[in-house]
Amino acid sequence: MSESDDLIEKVTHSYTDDDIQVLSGLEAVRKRPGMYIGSTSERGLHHLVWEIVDNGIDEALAGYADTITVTVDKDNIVTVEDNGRGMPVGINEKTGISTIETIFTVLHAGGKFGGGAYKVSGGLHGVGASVVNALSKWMEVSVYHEGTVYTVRFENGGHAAQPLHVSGTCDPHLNGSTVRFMADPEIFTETTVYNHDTLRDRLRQLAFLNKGIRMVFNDLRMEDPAKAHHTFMFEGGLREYVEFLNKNKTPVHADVVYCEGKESGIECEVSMQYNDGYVPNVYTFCNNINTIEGGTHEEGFRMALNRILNKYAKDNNYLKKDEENLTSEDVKEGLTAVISVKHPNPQYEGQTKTKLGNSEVRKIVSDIFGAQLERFLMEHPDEAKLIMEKATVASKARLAAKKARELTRRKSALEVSSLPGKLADCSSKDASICEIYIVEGDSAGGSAKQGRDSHYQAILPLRGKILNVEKARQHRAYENNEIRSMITAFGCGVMDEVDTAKLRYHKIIIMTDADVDGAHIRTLLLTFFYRYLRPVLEQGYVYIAQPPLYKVQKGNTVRYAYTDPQLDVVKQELGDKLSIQRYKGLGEMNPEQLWETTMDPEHRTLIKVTVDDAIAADSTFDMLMGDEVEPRRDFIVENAHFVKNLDI
Ligand code: 1YM
Repeated sequence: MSESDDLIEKVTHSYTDDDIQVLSGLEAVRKRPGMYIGSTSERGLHHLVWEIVDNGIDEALAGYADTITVTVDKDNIVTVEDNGRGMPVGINEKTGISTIETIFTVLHAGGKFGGGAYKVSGGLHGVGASVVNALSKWMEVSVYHEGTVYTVRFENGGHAAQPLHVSGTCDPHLNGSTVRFMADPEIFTETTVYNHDTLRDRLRQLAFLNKGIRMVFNDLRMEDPAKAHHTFMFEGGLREYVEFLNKNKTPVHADVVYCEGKESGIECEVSMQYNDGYVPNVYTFCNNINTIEGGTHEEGFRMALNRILNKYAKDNNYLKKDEENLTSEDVKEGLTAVISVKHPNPQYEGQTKTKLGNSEVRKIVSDIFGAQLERFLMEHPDEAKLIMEKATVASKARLAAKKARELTRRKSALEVSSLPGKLADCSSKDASICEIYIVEGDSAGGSAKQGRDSHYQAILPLRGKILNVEKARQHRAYENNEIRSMITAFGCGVMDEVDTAKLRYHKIIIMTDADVDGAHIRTLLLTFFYRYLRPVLEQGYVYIAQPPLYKVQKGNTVRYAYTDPQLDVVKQELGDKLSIQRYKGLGEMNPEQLWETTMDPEHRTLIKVTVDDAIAADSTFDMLMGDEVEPRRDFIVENAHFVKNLDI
């Protein structure tokens, strides 16, 4: 124990030396929680759970635990347990303060303690258990160790209410740690209610990313037992993850490519499979964090994929000697891939610090994946043939796409004169105040044009249903008039070339009828944004307008209701002898009404579209727009409002 005593000494030393600093540490967290957990929104709330779960995963990755259980009680109290060694139950003789109390009251103490085994999970957000304690109304930490249960209780933002004490006995074979806490409603003023799907999806993802570890989720708020209990455990790791991601798609080859390896202390796992679609879905992780901006692991993967597929194509006559190489775009078409590395010292870059920067990772991933992909192709000539056909067809289509795309680009280069004819632009050129309404149908477009404030509001009417980009190759999308109009009107480029600094309107507002057709058009538009203009969506420029469902009139008083419950309220307020009109479409409103109810910033309601979890959203899109009917029907039954599931 001498080494760990020494570590305890170091941490507790600063504790007694500078008691005030310690207290102000937790107080600082409470004062500015956003600095530690990003925000105090629903997302920040879930962060508390992930912080504790990460500690359990570290224990499992160190080889001491195989199961992590998360339980949410009816009153949103969360319990996280693992069956590892149990946190150390020692007490420092000099200070009389337990190691556990230190972990949970000293900022970053957990990290300092970590000892030999490096903390692999968390990484980016690894702010430590003390932050969770600081933001909890109360917290109880228990350790099950050789037949004895030890407990510490904290209250009111991290103050130890009961120091470490023996609180009971347990089966001497069942060791482990349990952390139970209630998020402080004074901090999480928006909500302290956990989202079932968010917890379930991330726990499943963690199970995919850490093969062999069992993640159990009990949501005691759910009445349906099928929803209350989930167990995720995947011996196949990323292989099963890719199968899961492709489950609503049609794979091109049956066998999933899978490889893993370790070099210079860096673990690397890659899995991939092509489907018959056109869009690539490549997800990368470092230390279980989704590196949405990519980075060196993704670069290494792409380098190897290019190199090996071109080599195989030339060696096996899929490409003639003088034919142009497959490009990275060609080999990405319809590719679902997951790349996961575990790095003891990750460096993150990029706007949202979700881009892996360690340069040595590029070669390591490229070497490990390249060698094993090459072997896969040798050993699976049938799969290899299908992959080759997929990539060479993509290559031919690319040339067609390039032509169509250049046409769009040339047009947008001509600036104002090339703006689409249907667009009624606004007079201001200050993008920060400009808005563009994408309106379904010419008649609603006409009302919107007359009703708008033309200084800052532009109107782009769309005719009929727009193309489902999920089911079309890129060049078809660029040939589509409605899509071309949008791209030229927005002015920010498309796909890899999107530059939101060039966006001509900082609010892109989708305005469709409040009926099934309107919802479908909205889905198609969001799919287009998601696949072709993702940064625009991610940076919060896309909104959905909320037209009213009813007009309620009594004498000269006119009121609008946007939902059925609102209608009931309005009815009660205005009493009897009302005339109620149900709007079937935007076209039924005259320009003044449209302005008043849906376009006037003083009175309108806009819903901001955010894609919080790209993977969840992606599978939602696949399901809604893809070929499989069954999952779509289930989804629609479960989620009456598509927008809700999109985290809007
Ligand atoms: C439900 C959350 O925190 N489990 C957990 C944490 C620790 C250990 C085991 C542990 C680690 C080590 C040695 C070590 C932690 N210990 C520390 C510290 N589950 C959960 N399970 N013995 C036990 O890393 O050497 C921090 S976390 F600092 F005390 F070592």
